[in-house]
Amino acid sequence: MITTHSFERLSMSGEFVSSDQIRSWFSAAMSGMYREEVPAYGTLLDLVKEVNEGYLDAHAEEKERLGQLGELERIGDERHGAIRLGTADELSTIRRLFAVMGMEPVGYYDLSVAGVPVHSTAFRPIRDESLKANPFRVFTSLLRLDLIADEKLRNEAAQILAIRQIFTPGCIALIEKAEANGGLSAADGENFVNEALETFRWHTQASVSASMYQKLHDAHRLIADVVSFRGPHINHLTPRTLDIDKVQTLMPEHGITPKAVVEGPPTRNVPILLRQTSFKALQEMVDFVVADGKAEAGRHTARFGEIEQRGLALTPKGQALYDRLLAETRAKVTPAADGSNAAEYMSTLSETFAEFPDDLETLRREKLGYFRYTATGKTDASVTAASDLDTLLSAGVIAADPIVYEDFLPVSAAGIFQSNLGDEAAQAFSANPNRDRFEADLGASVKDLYQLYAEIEASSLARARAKLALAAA
Ligand code: OOG
Ligand code: NI
Repeated sequence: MITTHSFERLSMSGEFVSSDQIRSWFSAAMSGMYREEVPAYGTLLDLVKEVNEGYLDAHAEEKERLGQLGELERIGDERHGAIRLGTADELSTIRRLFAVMGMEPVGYYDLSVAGVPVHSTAFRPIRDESLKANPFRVFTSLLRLDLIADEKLRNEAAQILAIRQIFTPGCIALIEKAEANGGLSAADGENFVNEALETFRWHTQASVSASMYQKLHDAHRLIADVVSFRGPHINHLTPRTLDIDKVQTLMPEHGITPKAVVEGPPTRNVPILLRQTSFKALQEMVDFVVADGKAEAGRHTARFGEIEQRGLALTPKGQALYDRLLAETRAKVTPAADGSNAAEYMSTLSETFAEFPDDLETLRREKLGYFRYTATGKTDASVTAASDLDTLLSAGVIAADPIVYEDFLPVSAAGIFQSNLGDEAAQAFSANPNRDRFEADLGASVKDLYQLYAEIEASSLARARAKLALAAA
């Protein structure tokens, strides 16, 4: 699990551990904690491992390619998790916490459209080498109390949230130390991971009474989940699978109930964006506070497990095509939470997406996706480093490989939220994005994901051309 990477900076006090290393420690620690807290998650991990191994045995070429990329030994590692925060202060402090691990806010997702009163970002590594070292990211949502209609309840919820402290004093001190010195020593880094872990831990003891919980729950289940506890428990972790359709089919045999449909694009030759599915959140025992200080037992449903399979990152043009085809699909068949029209939805999705080019060359030529360019080492006297890209590609001196999508999809995220908030009809809020407010609360602006992919593409091409020029000189 632990990989070695160059130190980012040297200080007077000695060497700093890399933020990539801290992130790797953190994701491993989260995995261990969650597996202990949610046994069904361990079952999912075992199933994913079995399916991945079977897939690799049957696909020797793919196995070799992944081996060359150094991805085989980390194939089962978690790729993301998710939390839901209650206040602006929590959001800005979590930004500083994730920064210590080299994770920055990328993208703005408005989920109010889908009846979920939150808006979100993903904290993730942004540099190529860091993504490779450990891609772990955290989908982070902030509750939007402004979307609660009942003013009295809104104020009560705000008061409950205002007095909780979700970070340990040790965690805050180490964040400040990392900010002041520009990094942490290995010993401090390990301490930091232990302290940070506390923020994500599950609390059986709720911080509200059963009646308050009920009021919050009646306003929206998600509000109860955020407001009733001492901290933003990690609500799922997500390993990577090489065959998501297979895991989806096998889940029931392993005693876990999958959500009705796989979110995202259909099965294709060239995978695009992100496909994901989850098992439904479990009912867990919690103790509520009562007026005389004694606990009252109850149940809460929040925590689940998810799997993901990623493909080509799309350009704005490709994303617009994806959005249109998905909307067309959903206008024909809206997936029912009970799974009754799942097969019909999946086949309509495939039919509708027939319009989306499904070979790498067309996707590249039509500028639907982002590609990484490398010099192949082959030389050809009829071209120069300055020849146009298509010429270089057809001469075989430059190769194009898909850049993997590292972000999330709002419609899919809403589907994941919904399936874990119970199957009652989704509540309607009107579309109400408020990115300015989110960024003000975050204390920073979120990075533009298209810009990040475009930069990776452009710099890979510049490097490939420079290599060709050097070879010709
Ligand atoms: C987050 C749901 C979104 C994903 O993978 O799209 C998500 C949540 O339920 O808090 O994790
Ligand atoms: Ni997720």
